[in-house]
Amino acid sequence: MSGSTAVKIDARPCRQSCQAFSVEHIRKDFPILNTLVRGKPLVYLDNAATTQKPQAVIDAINHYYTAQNANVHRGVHHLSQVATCLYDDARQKIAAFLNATVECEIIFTRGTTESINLVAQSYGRQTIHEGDEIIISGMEHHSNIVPWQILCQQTGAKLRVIPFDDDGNLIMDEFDRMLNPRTKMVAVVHVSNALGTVNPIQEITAKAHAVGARVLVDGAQSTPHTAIDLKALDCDFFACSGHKMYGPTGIGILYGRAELLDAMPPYQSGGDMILSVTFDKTIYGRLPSKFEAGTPHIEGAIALGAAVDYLNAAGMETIHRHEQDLLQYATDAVETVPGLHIMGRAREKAGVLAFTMDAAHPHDVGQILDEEGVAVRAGHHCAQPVMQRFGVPATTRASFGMYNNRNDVDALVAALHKVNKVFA
Ligand code: C6P
Repeated sequence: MSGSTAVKIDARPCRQSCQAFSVEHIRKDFPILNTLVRGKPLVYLDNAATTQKPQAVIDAINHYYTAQNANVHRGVHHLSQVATCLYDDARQKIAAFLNATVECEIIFTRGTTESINLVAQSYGRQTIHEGDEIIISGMEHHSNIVPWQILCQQTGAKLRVIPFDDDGNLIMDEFDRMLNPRTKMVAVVHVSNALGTVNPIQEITAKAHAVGARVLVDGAQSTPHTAIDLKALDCDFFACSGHKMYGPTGIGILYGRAELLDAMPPYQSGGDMILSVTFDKTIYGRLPSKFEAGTPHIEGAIALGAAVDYLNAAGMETIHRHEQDLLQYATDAVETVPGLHIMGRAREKAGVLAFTMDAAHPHDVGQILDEEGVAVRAGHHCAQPVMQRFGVPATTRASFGMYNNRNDVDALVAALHKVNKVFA
């Protein structure tokens, strides 16, 4: 996998392992992993917050500004055409990666947060009215709570919340009881950033559609870890962030069914999203331009395309297997640490290991771990209702990426033993 240029692959995602997966080869592609933190090798276990970038993505950004920079969809000159081709090509790669039906269903946004706000304010304001109901789950990130609360305030709709059990599984019987003809939107997280739970999206979608509701999936934490097949998930909207997929910050995706996006009003307005403008009337552009007002994050989209190439070359099934193996190893290993309590033991989990320790507050745990070069996140993870559900102010969270290995887990566990020693 080493190399300085993006690996070219077929447009369709590689759902099988394309080549033998070697985590040690993968690690060589991520220059930041050579960093020393206070003289100790960096052990990066904060991948749910953001992932590190492979050289191929860094090179794509560098090469864009060195040789390809121009505005897109506006110029007749050579560079503008080059940049436009690359930008449009990135959309095509992402559509294939997510198995969308057509490319124009892929809208570039700033990230998951903006994608969800776009749906709430454009689709939601147009179709959701007083007395309607919106269902979310109790394990949502604030990005999939607050936009719907605002929409409820604006429209008089009611927000309902699917609870989850002590292990972090959604209580599907409660969901069944909540669904009714007034349900207009079900917005759920695919993989919880605070618990690691993988939610049964296909089942949720089928049940929501049966009462005529639309489904939005927050895929921020699933897209980097498992093959996404939008056709199989059958959701109406899907949101994800480039920076969690080994791509740059400030770029993300909203997928929407073409017929829904077509009927929705623009979220923002300005250049590039119109067919014609007079002082009397504006005719909006077609998809996807209608939702991409202004100069977009061109280099971000191109580099996200390079990240998708990179993921495809490693193989999403292979990445998934590797991370599942690591999660199991890590779960068994941290359980040897006295006074440590794992939060989130759902039947199906992704590479998130959140816990509390009797000996110290999560922030102190994070601090000691940092002194050992181990980067984790401590806090409420922008999922305060999850903390409230368990009656804790915060947790410490280790989250895994494709480049993590068992040495990283061993370093984490050694540092956790040190926490107990320091606070004994
Ligand atoms: N979670 C974490 O440390 P943005 O910021 O738009 O790229 O992603 C928001 C978001 C939405 N949904 C889920 C499930 C998420 O995990 C996140 C981001 C990071 O857990 C930063 S708070």
